[in-house]
Amino acid sequence: MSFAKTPGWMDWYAGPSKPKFQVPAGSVDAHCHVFGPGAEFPFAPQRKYTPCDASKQQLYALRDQLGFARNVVVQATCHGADNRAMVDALLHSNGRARGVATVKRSVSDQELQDLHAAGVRGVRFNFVKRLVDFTPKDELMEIAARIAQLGWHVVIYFEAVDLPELWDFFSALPTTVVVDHMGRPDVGLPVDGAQFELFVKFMREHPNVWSKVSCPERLSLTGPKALNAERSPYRDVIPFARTIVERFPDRVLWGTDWPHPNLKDHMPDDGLLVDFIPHIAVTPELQQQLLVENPMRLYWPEETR
Ligand code: 0GY
Repeated sequence: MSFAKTPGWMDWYAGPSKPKFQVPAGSVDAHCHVFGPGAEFPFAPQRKYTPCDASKQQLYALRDQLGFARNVVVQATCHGADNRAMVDALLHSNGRARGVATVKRSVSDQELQDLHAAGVRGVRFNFVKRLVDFTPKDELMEIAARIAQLGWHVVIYFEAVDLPELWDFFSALPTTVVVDHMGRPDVGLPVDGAQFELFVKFMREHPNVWSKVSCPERLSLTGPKALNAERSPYRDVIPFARTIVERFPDRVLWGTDWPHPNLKDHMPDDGLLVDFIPHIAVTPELQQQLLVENPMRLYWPEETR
């Protein structure tokens, strides 16, 4: 089946630069996706966008180019709850990729077992209204209770303005909870303002909550241009990500977000995204936790015991 991508949708950046920052040995890109290829793994009928293809081979070539050792492949909404493309990527990774799935209440215990055997270690609950239709909270809680028994965690994606309304539901989740992209703060607001303080409080009051300090390209208002003294891209995101890394160094993850769905104005050079890391994790110790120790503990715990 062939799919026409959503008008205005940008293709991912071909030929990314070699980063200047060398990531530590064993680093994990803990947030990335595969899209299709649509001819092999059709996109979901209920999807809100149609991406370009982004295959497992292209993802693993990027991993090698950037100097990473492993990936966590996160199910994207364009594939709905059909996890076949993601699972296929895990099965062709030589054990170097784990996954986060999307499942419905109707998922069978055997299907969950099969996902586990393929390398899935979490489910994603998405609350971003432009990406998904509403799923009743009782359905999500039922799924969370079932996957908790497998030792999996829940990844949540939401916008900062929705945190107050979702707070109680998130607090009741029985697993480790990983927040995508710091809960999408408005980085035009002060880092010590009410909105981001609420997110910091959320992490402080919930020791089971982790955060991905990812997606500066999605959050930034200043963009990739390096204008400040340290010549860092996405400089307006730095104080936000750095705060989370320094306050919660053992509960942070980083990922490229390749192939960067739904970007319409600017597509990042993934090499430049890697060069952003030392601006938010400023010591070798913090970098080691962010890129190696934390993701290994969450996704490959059997190798860290
Ligand atoms: C991301 C962000 C986005 C999309 C998805 O599953 C998805 O479709 O997560 C977005 O559009 O903000 O993390 O990939």
